[in-house]
Amino acid sequence: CFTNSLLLLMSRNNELFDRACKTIPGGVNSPVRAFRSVGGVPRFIQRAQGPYVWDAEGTQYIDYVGSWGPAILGHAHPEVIEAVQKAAVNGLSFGAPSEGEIEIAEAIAARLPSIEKVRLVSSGTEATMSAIRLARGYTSRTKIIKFEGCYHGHADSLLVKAGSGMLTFGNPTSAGVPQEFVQHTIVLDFNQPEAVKAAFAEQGNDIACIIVEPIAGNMNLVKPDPGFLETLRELCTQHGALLIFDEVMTGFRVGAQGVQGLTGVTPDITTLAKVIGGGMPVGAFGGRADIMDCVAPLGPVYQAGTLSGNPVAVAAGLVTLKLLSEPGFYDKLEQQTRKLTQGLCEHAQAAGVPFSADCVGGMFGLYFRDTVPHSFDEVSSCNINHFKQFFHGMLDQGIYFAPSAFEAGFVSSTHTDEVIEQTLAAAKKVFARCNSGRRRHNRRYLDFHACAVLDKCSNLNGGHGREIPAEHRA
Ligand code: KE4
Repeated sequence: CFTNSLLLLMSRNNELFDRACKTIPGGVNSPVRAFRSVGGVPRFIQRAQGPYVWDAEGTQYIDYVGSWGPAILGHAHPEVIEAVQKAAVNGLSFGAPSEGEIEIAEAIAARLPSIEKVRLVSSGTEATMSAIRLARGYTSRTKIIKFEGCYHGHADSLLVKAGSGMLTFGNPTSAGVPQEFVQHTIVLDFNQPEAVKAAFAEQGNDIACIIVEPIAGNMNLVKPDPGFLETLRELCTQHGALLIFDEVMTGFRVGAQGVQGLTGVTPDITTLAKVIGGGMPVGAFGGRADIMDCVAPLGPVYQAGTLSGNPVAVAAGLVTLKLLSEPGFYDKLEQQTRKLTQGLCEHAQAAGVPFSADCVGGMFGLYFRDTVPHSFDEVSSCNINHFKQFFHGMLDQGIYFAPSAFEAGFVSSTHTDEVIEQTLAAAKKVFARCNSGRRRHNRRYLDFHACAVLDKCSNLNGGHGREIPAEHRA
C-alpha cells in the first residue's frame, strides 16, 4: 500500500497538469513554465518560503527561478507579506492616485539618476511596449533596433527574428503578428557594434530607438563586451535616437543601480519590473523629464492602465526596495551567487563535463560548453542534452533550476552557505552521471537543441529569439 500511495502522490503534479490542460492553453499561463524544452511534468507549486518552494506532492526544492527574478529577498519575506496584508485591508485598487505611487516613483528616481520621471504599469511587456511608443512619439521616427536573443516581452513589434542580410528587417516569430507590424524592427546581433554602426549609417535619421537588455538574460546570461553599450550610447546621441535599457530583469537584481550603475552608461529610457514589485505585478518606464512629459495626459503619447500603481502591489515594491538598500546587500548576494557558479564549475570539471558559468549580482548563467558565451550563436552551441540531464537530475535531488537552457538563474538573500552547499553536493552526483567527455552534436542533441531554441522562438514561448531551420525542428 506504501508503493501505491507514493505512486498516487507522485502523480499529483501529473493529475493537475492533465486537468490544467483542459482549460488553460498548454496547462500554463506563461509558456516557459510548461517544461516543453526539458520534457517532463511541470511542478505545481503550492507554497514558497525563503529559498524553497514546495510542489503539490509536498516535495521541497531549493529554488533558483525565484519567479524569474522578483524573489530577490527569498519567497514570502515577512516584511513584504506584512506590507501587502496592511495595504490589502485598505482596499485592493482605487483607480485613483495614491501616496504610495509617489513614494515608489521617488524611490526609483533616487536610485536611478537617469530617471527624472516614471510611469508605473503592471508588467514588463507593458513597460517596454510603452517605452517604444514613447521613443517613436518623442523622435517622430518609426524604426527600432533590437538584438537577436534579447526578449522584451510579447508586444507585437518585438516578437521578431532576424531576417537575412546585413540590415536585417524583422520577420515575426509569432503567428498573429502581421509583417507590417514588424517591418520597422531592425534585428541585429548582440555584441556586434559594427552592425549597429552600419544600421545607423544607412538609416540613422529614421531610427527612433535602440532597445537592449544591457546584460542579456533571455538567451541565458550574456554580458556586453567592453565598449558595446558605450557604442550604443554614442550612436544614439549622434543620430538623435533614444537608448532604452530594458532592465526588467537586471534592474535592482545585478546591483543597487542596475546595469547603468555598474557601467556608467546612461540610457534615455529605462524599463523595470520583477524586483520593483517584489513578486506583485509592477512594471515601470522612466527617463528624462523632457521625454516622459510626452506621455498622456501631459503629452501626445497615449498610455494607460486600470491597475497601474495599485496600492497593494506598490506596497510590496516599496518594502522590497527599502530592504535592498541595506548596506552590503549586493556584495553578499554576489558572493553567494559566485559560490554557486564556482562550485558548479569545479564539480563539472571533476566529472569531465564541458561546462562554464557566469554571474553578476544575484543573476547567473550556466552553459554546457567549455567557455562562457558572448553571443546568441555561442549560447546556441551549448549541449542541450547535457542541460536536460542536469536539469532533471537536479530536480530529482530537490533543486529547481529554470526549465530552459536559454534562461538566467537567480539567487536570493536567503540562499545561505548551507543552501549553496546542499546544491553543490547534489550537482556533484548529477555531473558524475552526465555523459562525460566531448560528444558531437548528433540528431538527438539537435532535436533537443531545436526543441529548446524553438521554444524560445515560438509563439508558444513569447518569441524570445531566433527561429530555427525547419529541418531541425523537433
Ligand atoms: P513580463 O511581461 O513577463 O512581466 O516581462 C517581459 C520581459 C521584458 N523584458 C525582459 C528583459 C524580461 O526578462 C521579461 C520577462 N522575462 C521572462 C523570463 N525570461 C519572464 C518569464 C515568462 O515569460 O514567463
